[in-house]
Amino acid sequence: MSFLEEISKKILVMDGAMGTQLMDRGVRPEDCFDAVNIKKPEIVLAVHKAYVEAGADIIETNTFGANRIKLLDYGFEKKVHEINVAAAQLARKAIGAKGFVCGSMGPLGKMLDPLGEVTFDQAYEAFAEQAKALEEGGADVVSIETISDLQEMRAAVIAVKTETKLPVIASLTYDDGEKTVYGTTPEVAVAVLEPLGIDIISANCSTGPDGILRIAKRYLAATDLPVMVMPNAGMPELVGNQAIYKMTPKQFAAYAKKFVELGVRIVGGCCGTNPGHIRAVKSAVSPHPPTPSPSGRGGEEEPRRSAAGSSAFASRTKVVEVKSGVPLLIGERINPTGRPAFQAEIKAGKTRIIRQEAQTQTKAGADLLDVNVSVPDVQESGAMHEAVKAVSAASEQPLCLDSPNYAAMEAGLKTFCGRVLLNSVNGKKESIDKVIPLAKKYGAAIIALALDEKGLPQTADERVSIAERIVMSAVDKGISKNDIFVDCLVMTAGVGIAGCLETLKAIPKVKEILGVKTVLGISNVSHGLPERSKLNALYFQLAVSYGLDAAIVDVTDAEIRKTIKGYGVRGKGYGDREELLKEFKAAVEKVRRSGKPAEKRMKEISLSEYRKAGLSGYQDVRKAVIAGDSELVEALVRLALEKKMNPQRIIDQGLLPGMEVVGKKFNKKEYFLPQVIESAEAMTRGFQLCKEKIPKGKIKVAGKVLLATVKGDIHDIGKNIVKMMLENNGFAIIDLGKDVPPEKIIEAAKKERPNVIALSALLTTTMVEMGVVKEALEKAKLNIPLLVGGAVVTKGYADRIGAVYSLDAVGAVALAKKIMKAAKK
Ligand code: THG
Repeated sequence: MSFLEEISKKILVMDGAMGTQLMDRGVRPEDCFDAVNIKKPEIVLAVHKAYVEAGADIIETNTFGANRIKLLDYGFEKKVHEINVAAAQLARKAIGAKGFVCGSMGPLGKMLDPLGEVTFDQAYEAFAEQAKALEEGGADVVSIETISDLQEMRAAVIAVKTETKLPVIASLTYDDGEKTVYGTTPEVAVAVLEPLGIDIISANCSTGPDGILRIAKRYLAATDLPVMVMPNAGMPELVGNQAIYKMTPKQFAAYAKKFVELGVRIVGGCCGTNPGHIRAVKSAVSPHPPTPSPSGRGGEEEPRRSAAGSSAFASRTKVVEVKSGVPLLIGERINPTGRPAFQAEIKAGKTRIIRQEAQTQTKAGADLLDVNVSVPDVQESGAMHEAVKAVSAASEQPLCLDSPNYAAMEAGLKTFCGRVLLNSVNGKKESIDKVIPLAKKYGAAIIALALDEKGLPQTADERVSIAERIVMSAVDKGISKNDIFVDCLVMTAGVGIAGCLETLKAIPKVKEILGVKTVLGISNVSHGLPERSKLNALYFQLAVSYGLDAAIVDVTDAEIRKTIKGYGVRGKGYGDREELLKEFKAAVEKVRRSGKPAEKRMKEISLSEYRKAGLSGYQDVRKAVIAGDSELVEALVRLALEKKMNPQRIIDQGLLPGMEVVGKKFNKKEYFLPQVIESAEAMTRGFQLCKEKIPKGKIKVAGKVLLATVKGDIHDIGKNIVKMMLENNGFAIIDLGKDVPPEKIIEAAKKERPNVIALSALLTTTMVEMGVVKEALEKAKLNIPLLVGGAVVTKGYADRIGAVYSLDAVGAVALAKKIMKAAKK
């Protein structure tokens, strides 16, 4: 029978202390105990046999310090394999097939980063090396024990789970405050270690059986995992120069009985125990059938994980539970997007803003802290490592690691001592293949983004069907539905609210059909718009009314805080949904119309009045474009053409200068995205009318531009504005669309021979595709100027890849013109 099958049927007794037994047989305290396995194996064998004789079902190997970091102190660091294999074989020799061999793995004896010098990877390697040797020597299970640093335990558990097939016992040691010396409680240990796939949770050493009894109760209340205890024989008393454990076998066995009655499955002994104690334990617990744990768990057929419970997040010292009906608040402020000073700090390797944002958001009530450090030209995994350390020092809250970069995700997962939410996996094959195994390995919950190769979904049903694919893959890889948060993705209301409403509709569908939780990045909704707080708060409230379980929001924002408190997002009612919808629509309408007060009034002038007034100059056309008033632009241009004004001059002196002003207003944040779009549309309308009047051959073609949003990027708002601007400036456009692979760009460039190739990207991750295109152009010997732009693109990046950079669409036109001029010379 396998070890795990056996413990589901029967209480097992583990052996007792090893060190004192070795010393009784002549080993000196200053000797390397682990080396005795190969120097004097007969001594170790004798101790094992004494415990087998006493009735132990499990014999622990004499390998508590047999890792390369500890063995270095004795010059035995090259003997890790030999010692551990020999030790496992000795234990097997003693117990044979009658019982089990448990490989003992103690602490490394040096502190881990950030408190000490040992890195996560070094700890992982040391534990992996030892565990593999124990497995090779025939161990049935390993016990990672007497650990007080949860980070060291994480490294060890992940190493054993990844590198061997052995079941894992995770045994921490607590002080009398029922915390480890690093501040970890039994509940935190469960929240962090259970998702890593440990098989048994345990407490050993510590303060004697009384203290461990309280720990065992807390374990049993927190998890359905089997619980093990290995107490000391009471508290040591100092007699002369020696610590003496005075608890008798009889007293010790009385505790063992209590443990088993509580529901503990394995009892053994730590410091101060000897074969006498183990013999007494064996007779006290033997007749006892396993007591079901408080949550009613019994036989082996039941799921081992607490699958029914809600998911929990944790830091080294704090558990955050996800409750139904109360949205989890994820603070969004550790994110450098749109914040030049923050970006500069990350580039310089500083963490001042990160620490500040961590503190203020924690004070404001954030449950989790989103950590996003994506900045162009910065090695993101290094930045993530530093950011996670900084946040952990400034706040006790667990983290939501927000990155599209797999290496950065893994860096964050290693560095954070706790249980995180991983943000995010999307429906693309590569993302599923990379992110889900990371989440599984590091025990993270995941955000599943409703987005795939085809881009952003339009309808609620499309969102559900992408989410379904991700959820199925995740569940297939062993991730519980409790640990999946689907993000139905909301985009800016600046391009219309239809999409925002589809996102809302998808929330209850996803929950009902897929049985998972939901999350949204609320602030996206107001991107490029004024009065963001108001819109964000309204949409937040709406989303909660549709059943949203978690929200990435600015918890420090006054409107959001009012919403959380006043409207009772965390309490009872959420407000009337229909009312909220009306309010949201009105608010969006209002901001879409605002931003151009004086000019707007022009619309009230009727065409006949206008005729009488004789207003028809280029000035008026220009103003109407600035006002974004398509109707008026059309009227003015028609009248101007009626009067036989030169169409080319209407374009050059009315329409285009108007659009230039709009571009400037956009840069000064007087205008936002919706106004720019409206003005561009107005200009296009006027442009079409003028073009009809210009004889075919006489239309000035300013140049030919090949346009594309790069591979992997489905954001084409920016590219479309550039297109409109270029077209209206007389450029002929070949628009390859969004998510365009470099091969396609090269192919089109060869065929069309454009004067300029212009590329757009919104994301840091996809921006690098611009460099790929540049290289491909060079390889194909296509000497065509490359123009780049988009949210995250910088002049520095453009310089580096040998492209020219434009901040916005107006600049793009100017640059395209400049390129044409230069080419003519
Ligand atoms: N889904 C998931 N994760 C996400 C998002 C999502 N992470 C990122 C984002 N969207 C949510 N977080 C933010 C953070 C900041 C802003 C918007 C969303 C923001 N910042 C201002 C800007 O860019 O102009 C900065 C303003 C300032 O100076 O403070 O708008 O949807 N899963």
